[in-house]
Amino acid sequence: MVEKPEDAITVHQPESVAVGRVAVQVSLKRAISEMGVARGTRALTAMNQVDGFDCPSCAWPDPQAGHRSHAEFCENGAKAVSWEATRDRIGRAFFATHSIDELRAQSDHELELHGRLTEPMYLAPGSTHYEPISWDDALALCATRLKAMPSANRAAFYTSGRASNEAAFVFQLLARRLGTNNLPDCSNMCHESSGTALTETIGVGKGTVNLDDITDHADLIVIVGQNPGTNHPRMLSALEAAKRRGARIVSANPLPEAGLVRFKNPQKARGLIGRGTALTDRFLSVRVNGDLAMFAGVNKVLLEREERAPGTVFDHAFIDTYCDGFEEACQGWRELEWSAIEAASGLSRREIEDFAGDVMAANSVIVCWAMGITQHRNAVATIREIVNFLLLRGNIGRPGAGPSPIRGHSNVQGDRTMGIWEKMPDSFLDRLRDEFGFEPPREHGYDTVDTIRAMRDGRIDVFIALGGNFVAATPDTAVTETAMARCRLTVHVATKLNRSHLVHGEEALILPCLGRTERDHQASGDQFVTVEDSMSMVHESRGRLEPGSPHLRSEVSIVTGLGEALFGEDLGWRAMAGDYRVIRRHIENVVPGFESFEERVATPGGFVLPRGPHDSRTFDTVTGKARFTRNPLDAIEVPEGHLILQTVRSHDQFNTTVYGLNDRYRGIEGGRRVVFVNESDLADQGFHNGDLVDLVSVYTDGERRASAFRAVAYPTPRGCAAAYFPEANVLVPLDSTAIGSNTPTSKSIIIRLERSELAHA
Ligand SMILES: Nc1nc2c(c(=O)[nH]1)N[C@H]1C(S)=C(S)[C@@H](COP(=O)(O)OP(=O)(O)OC[C@H]3O[C@@H](n4cnc5c(=O)[nH]c(N)nc54)[C@H](O)[C@@H]3O)O[C@H]1N2
Ligand SMILES: Nc1nc2c(c(=O)[nH]1)N[C@H]1C(S)=C(S)[C@@H](COP(=O)(O)OP(=O)(O)OC[C@H]3O[C@@H](n4cnc5c(=O)[nH]c(N)nc54)[C@H](O)[C@@H]3O)O[C@H]1N2
Ligand code: SF4
Ligand SMILES: [Mo]
Repeated sequence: MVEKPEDAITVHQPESVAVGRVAVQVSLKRAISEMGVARGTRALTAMNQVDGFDCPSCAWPDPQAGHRSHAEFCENGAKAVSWEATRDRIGRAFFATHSIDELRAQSDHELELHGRLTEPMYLAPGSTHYEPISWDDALALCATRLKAMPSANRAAFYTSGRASNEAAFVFQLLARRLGTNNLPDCSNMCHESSGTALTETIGVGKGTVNLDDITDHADLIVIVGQNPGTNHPRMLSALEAAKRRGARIVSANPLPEAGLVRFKNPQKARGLIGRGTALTDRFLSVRVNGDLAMFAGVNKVLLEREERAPGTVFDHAFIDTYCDGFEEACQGWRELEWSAIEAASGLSRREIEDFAGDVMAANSVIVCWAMGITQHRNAVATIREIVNFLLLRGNIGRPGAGPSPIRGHSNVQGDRTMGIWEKMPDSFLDRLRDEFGFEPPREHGYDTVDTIRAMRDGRIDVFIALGGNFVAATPDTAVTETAMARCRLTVHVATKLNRSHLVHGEEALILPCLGRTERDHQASGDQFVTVEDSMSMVHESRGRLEPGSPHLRSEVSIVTGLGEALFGEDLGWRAMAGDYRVIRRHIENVVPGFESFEERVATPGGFVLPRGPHDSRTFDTVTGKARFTRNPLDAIEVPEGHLILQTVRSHDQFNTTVYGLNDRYRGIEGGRRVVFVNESDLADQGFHNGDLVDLVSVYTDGERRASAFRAVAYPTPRGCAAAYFPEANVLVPLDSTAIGSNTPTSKSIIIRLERSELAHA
């Protein structure tokens, strides 16, 4: 990748209000320039409508059918659709003129700007250019390489969270039919810590609240480690609704994100002209990685107040009936020292006590979180502590209360429900066996980090990705790129060209697929697919636009086509491809909660999956109770002169897809190689605002460097820093992962700043 300073970067004051008129202008401008007026209008009016397609961007839920507006999308949803439905195309002529080396020199932004992929492409061993290949030959080649492996465990099947339920189901079926559970996915880098902690403590690895719990019921909404203004923009409308009926919002974040502060609703006249709604009532400028200490501190305060006035703070009826581990957890809070809490959280005892005051005044509390919580070494412990916090006052399984991890990709939660996981439970595998009549492998497979290790060590022959951008999204870029190149064959099912197609195995295939927005025509007629949002609603998604090229195939058709090339007609692959209802019937028989799938998904808006804690306060844990846990602080030791770096998304990207070089809310224009640092830290280390610096990460196995970042003085707590991913991924050590979930610690990398060589050049 190109590493160069971007002299075009300008830095403005960060904004204190999100959305409003500019957002509307940006989305319309982008839509028309990419898609044209007719295609753009057709796309945007079908988005998030009951008979249209699901927004391909984030997993935020839609309002109930009948309560949707005609423009049920946000600026970033519009960008995602414009990106997919662009009129730009690349085919054989493009690949004939551009060598792999030439394309590798381009930035992620430039690569995807070329447009939609249009036909299957093949890279022969030793070749410098991709060449066209027929679908039959491509699938046959893939099958030949898979069959040549000495063991099925020498293949890995990666899924990115945009894949539909139907595509994900057939993908895991293919891997397991072949005989491996090597099903790494983007969730391993995302909410894996949430799934791990919630499964252990409440018996279900998902959130337990619905959209109306936020809009209509919660008294207090706590938002930690999440930047909704950029990453889940319509969440701001839900928060605005909550505020208007009197709910309080507490946010904890090392960055004062615009969307947390104030919101102008673009769908309401008052949002276009007024000052907008103030969202956060209490903002806690927590230190990066300080949330475990913060929640433990609040729990300690609640315990102290309960002990002072027994029966006034805790919900003893709930705790006695539904929970275990309570006494042990209390002992942990009693032993905690305030000095340790303050040091780790960066918050004063007073701030934490005030937060506890908000909690005591609220009958019902929801906690929302995202990557600011899950991507730390202590992430699982932090989420267990969030569960403790909720359990103490019975804030689960009643209106307006509960844990709410806000998911990333639009169907990442659904993919997991469909069996995309390297360690699905035996109960799932038993049903898969009964449905299809083969014995699935039981040995756990590789997750994302273990897949990279296996590639690095020469233990993977074939890597197949259903979407995503593996080498750019994963940690330790240099290590991952070398690892990927050791594969015999790398295969990418994709809509646009990205870095992972250029950091290839000995041979490589790019298999271009339909996107969410496009009509999917199969033997039995036009198909729809289904997705599950962050709040467990399952609903239809039906593409409306003409496909970007006549040669594109649907993800389902590509995966089942490979199934047929490998195994003939044994599991009815062709029937599944021809009519997705056949797949949904299999899902109904294999996945719990999908009874009468076809009928229920036909109801406008879809149906909600059962979640024991929400529905009936049942907790499917090892003890059958909700579990209090004891979570020692485990704060990161930062050596003198070093900072903890977190990596974030700008307002102009979707993960590794870089739409543009601006980050409007944070005041950055024209470039992405910036590092946000507290002004006093810059001064202490002899730097000035605007200096060109290298970021050097230090870990037990050595140092890693990312060159030429512009230092930006920013209101983040002392000792903290932030930069954008994927540029900063070179700094994340492969072996630095969350305890219990193996998620890369992309939000806590220890770095120091050095003056950049390029500064003198
Ligand atoms: N437009 C757009 N939408 C997206 C995405 C996108 O890239 N672009 N990505 C999608 C995906 S896959 C995901 S997972 C989600 C991600 O959604 P987010 O989690 O909101 O994404 P990040 O940019 O990683 O932001 C993390 C936030 O946590 C804060 N943070 C960092 N460290 C800490 C900490 O230690 N404690 C606390 N309290 N806060 C911390 C950061 O300052 C930042 O505000 O968004 C989804 N939606
Ligand atoms: N440092 C750091 N690293 C991170 C994170 C972080 O916060 N910091 N966040 C992590 C998180 S939360 C996640 S989820 C991962 C994301 O990891 P991935 O899911 O692997 O990456 P994406 O950037 O979402 O994938 C983008 C690519 O998907 C393809 N694509 C888009 N739409 C479709 C489609 O409809 N079908 C198919 N088949 N392909 C499509 C396009 O070719 C596009 O280039 O990154 C992780 N990496
Ligand atoms: S909030 Fe998320 S799902 Fe909704 S329109 Fe915006 S990007 Fe799409
Ligand atoms: Mo994610």
